[in-house]
Amino acid sequence: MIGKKMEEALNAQVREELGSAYLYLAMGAYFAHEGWDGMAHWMRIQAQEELGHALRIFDHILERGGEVVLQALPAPEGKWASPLAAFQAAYQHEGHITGRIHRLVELAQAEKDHAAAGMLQWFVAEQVEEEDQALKVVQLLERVGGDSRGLVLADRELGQRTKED
Ligand code: OFO
Repeated sequence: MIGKKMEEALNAQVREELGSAYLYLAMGAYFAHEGWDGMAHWMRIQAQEELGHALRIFDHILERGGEVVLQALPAPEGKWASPLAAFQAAYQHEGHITGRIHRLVELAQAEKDHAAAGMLQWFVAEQVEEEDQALKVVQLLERVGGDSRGLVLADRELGQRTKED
């Protein structure tokens, strides 16, 4: 049986993960509108991953006899100054999520909730990957700079992303 404190904190994280999906969908829509189909595809896959993250926590709460309470999501931003600015915002967002996951681990330890702590270890490793993926795109786009041919090639490369990436 999950404790009340942990249940509330994990419900808040379900909202955060759904908020990440919402943000990346907004970025995908922005890229598609601007004609960057490869980047739009990258973001759509990312949004699907985030939904998977939300469901992992959702299922954990239910499996432990807890109650899932879905919460309202704020509207994400819809426009960015450039592809680089959007990916920089994604990278920053992942840093924010990493901080939240680490605080959840600390709460699980304080509550002696070994089941939640075990489940959250998956997220600790996942966040290393999430930050790395976003940072690699930021670095790629920084190298490309204002070179439109380079941007077209980068868009093509990001369009190759598969679900397993
Ligand atoms: Fe759920 O990892 Fe990104 O936000």
